[in-house]
Parts: sequence; structure tokens; C-alpha cells
Amino acid sequence: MDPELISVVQRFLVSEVTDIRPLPGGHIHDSYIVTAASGGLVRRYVLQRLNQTVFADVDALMENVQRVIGHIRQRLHESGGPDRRCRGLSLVPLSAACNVFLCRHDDECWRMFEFIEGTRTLHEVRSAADAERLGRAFGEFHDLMADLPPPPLHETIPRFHDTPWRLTRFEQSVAADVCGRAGDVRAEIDFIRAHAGLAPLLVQANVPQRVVHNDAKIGNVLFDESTGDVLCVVDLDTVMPGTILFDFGDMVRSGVCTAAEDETDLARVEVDLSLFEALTRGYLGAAGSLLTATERDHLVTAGKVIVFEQAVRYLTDFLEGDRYYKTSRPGHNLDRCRNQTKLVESLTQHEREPTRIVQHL
Ligand code: GN1
Ligand code: MG
Repeated sequence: MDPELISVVQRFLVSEVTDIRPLPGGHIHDSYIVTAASGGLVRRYVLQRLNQTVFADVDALMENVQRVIGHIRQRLHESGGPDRRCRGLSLVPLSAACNVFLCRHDDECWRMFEFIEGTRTLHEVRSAADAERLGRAFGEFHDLMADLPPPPLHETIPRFHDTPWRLTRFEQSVAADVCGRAGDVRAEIDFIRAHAGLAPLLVQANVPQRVVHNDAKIGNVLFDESTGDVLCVVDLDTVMPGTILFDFGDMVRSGVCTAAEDETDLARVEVDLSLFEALTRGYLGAAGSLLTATERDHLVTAGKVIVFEQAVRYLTDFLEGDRYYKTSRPGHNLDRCRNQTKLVESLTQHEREPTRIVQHL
């Protein structure tokens, strides 16, 4: 075990550490699974070193996360929800201060969650049942957040789903071409330019600001391992004001196709209408009564815009030298971009059926 990591863990209120190993999956923070044993009782935790290039204001981030966790717990407690769900996410306090995160140097901040045993995550949906659970999970989340008391949450990453701004950033990265990669990705650049008309469709929509997740993908849903039921949504770092269209669009990214977002066999990246139907049914079943007519009218568009936005973000990062997203192979961000552009294409081809599905649910 890395002695540096052990010394970090020892600052939190945990007993004897027996194992620390990397937890793969996230694109942003460094995450580890920590095992600790005390008096024969083995407990696990998720330790995270926060990415402060992405989240510049860690105090604001952690204040948001604590408020959201506290509110969910209170709401579920009031509604007599099963205790297990109320314990969805728990931050581990530090041993020597009443705080839940540790900043050792200006550039090194850590936090630790209790690992929820008996749960699993999925990287992609496998069936209509998964898609429906994904929709329901974030529908319930929107419902839970609907009465979060003021003040508004901090904006942990400004302009996060401002697609026109993402497009401007993209054009800057093409113009600067700091890695000399633009020449190799002309087709992808052309695709994005040809679809630039998608960018303003959500930010111009006349829909209310709500508290939304902003990273509503299947990988951020925790399932009960034995029943398959949704336990809670995780990764609360970008929970902040936004529109439900951002989240529905993100759900479409991972919910309408059984291929992962970095699948390179693009023949597998196709909208499956039965998955779209199940996802939307799950979502509207949980949050349908919250939605205005305009929000409902924009659900199908939201899918196209947010998948497009993600393609733009991946290509921008590829052009800038893969500095934002973690990658595990050369060209990983380009593969992700190609995957998302294929999904935009497929969503564009199948526009009418999803619209009809939303109207009939
Ligand atoms: C990032 O780290 P992770 O996987 O939770 C990203 C999201 C993207 C997502 C793509 C703060 O989330 O916006 O949609 O990857 N988070 C941030 O899978 O940029
Ligand atoms: Mg995230």
C-alpha cells in the first residue's frame, strides 16, 4: 500500500487500514477502495482525491454535496423510505476536525464515502428493464430535489451545459491546434460544424431552472445487487441549478443503446426504440407530474443536443491533448467522440418515433 495514501486515510475516522486499491471508472477524480478492519469487522470506503482543475472551489463543491445528501436523507426519512436507502451516501468525517474533507496542500483535497455493500453499478444498459430503472432513478432524484430549501446550490462548474459555449471552446481548440491533431480529424470537425444548429436548442428553451444532477448516466446509478432495484444516484458533484433537459439528454446518452460510450464498433451504436420507450416511461413515471408542457416537448431534442455536446467536449479534449478526461489508451477521446457522433446520427434518423413515444406516455 502506498504510504502517502495510508497517511491520508488515517486522517479520517476509520480503523485499521488493510487494503487500498484504485477504483477505475470515473473520468475526473482519482478514486480508491479502502478496506479497514476493526475488532473483526471489515468495512470498505471510497476515497477520492478531488480534481481541482475541474472543480476549482472545493468548499462550494463539498457544501453542495452535503446539502444534497442531507436533503435526500430527510425526504426519504419523512416518507418512511427503507433505512438502507436513507443511508445512500455517507461522508466519513475527519478524526481531528468536524469536517468531511481534507485539504493537505492547496492542490490536494480528499474525501471519503462509506462503501455501500451489496450494490453494483453498470457501464451500459443491458435491457429495457435497466433503461426503465435509469429513467426512474433520475426521475425520483428530480422529485427529491424539487423542494430543496434555499439558498440555491453553488454552480460548481460554470456554463457546464452551455452547449453554444462548448462549441465556441471547440472552435478555439481547432484554431489553436496545439497538438497538431486537427488535420487527422477533419471528418469529425466537419460533423460538428454541420450540426452546430443543435447547440442553442436547450439553452433557448423556455423551461424552468431546477436542481438537476448534470451527469445523469447509467454509471451513476447504484443498484441493489440481489434485487436489481435502484438504491440511489451517486456522483453529486455537479448537482446544481440547470434544466431537466440536461439530465434527460444525458440519460439518452447511456439509456437508448446497449453499447458503452467508448464502444469502437459503431455498428453497435444505434438507438433502440424499445430502450428509449422504457427509459422515458421510467422517467415520466417518477417525474412526469413535475414537468411543464415545454419541458416534455423538448425531451427528444434534449437527447440529440446533449449527445452532440458530449461529442464536442470529447473532440475538444482530444485536440487539446487529453487534459480533461482520463483516458486509458491513445485516441480514447477520439473514439468517444466518434461514438457520440454516431449516436447523434442515429437519433437524427429516428426522430419521429421517439416523439410519438413521448406523446403517448
Ligand atoms: C465525466 O467523471 P465522470 O465519469 O463522473 C464528466 C461528465 C461527462 C461524463 C462522460 C465533471 O463524469 O460531464 O458527461 O464524464 N464530468 C465532469 O461520461 O466533467
Ligand atoms: Mg460525474
